[in-house]
Amino acid sequence: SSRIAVVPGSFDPPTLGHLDVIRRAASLYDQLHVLVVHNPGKEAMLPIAQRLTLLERSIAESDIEGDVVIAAWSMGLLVDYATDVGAGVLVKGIRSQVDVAYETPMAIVNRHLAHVETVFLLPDPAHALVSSSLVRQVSALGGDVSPFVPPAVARFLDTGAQRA
Ligand code: COD
Repeated sequence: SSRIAVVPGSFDPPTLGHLDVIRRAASLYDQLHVLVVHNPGKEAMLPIAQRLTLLERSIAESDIEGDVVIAAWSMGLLVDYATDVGAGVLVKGIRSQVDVAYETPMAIVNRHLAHVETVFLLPDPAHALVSSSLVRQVSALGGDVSPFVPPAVARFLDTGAQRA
């Protein structure tokens, strides 16, 4: 049977850290669902539709190969999406012990809810300190985000389109 995994996140906006995790996951699974999840605990910068467009462009312009589906999810449990598409695995990126502490209870709950396992991947250390919240701050203050995000995201943020 084919191995299908979901890479969930806020992707507000997508960063080079996200792309690093997606690239590694794409090499491990037959099909990947990159899922933009509405996180009610975070104040958003970009609408979901914009994040989907930026993810699509960023992945299309990258060296990431394979069967990568990009989708959004705002209704109900993340594991319901995974079950719907036949995925038995969630892939999360780990930047630090903070991520481990945040992700561990969710991974245990998701295993109980739907027998979905969580796989943790370590990024290239060059990208390990990049976060969407850092990019949002730099962008809001008018700084150059291009070292931290895919070119498609840098082009979008540099035009100031997101503040229009
Ligand atoms: N290096 C490596 N990994 C990275 C980096 C980086 N530089 N930056 C981000 N990542 C990883 C994150 O650790 C995460 O795994 C993923 O990329 C996405 O990151 P974000 O910041 O875009 O997304 P988050 O952290 O806001 O995650 C949102 C989720 C909705 C995925 C999360 O909150 C979640 O899993 N919620 C579960 C919803 C649910 O079903 N709840 C009920 C059961 S618990």
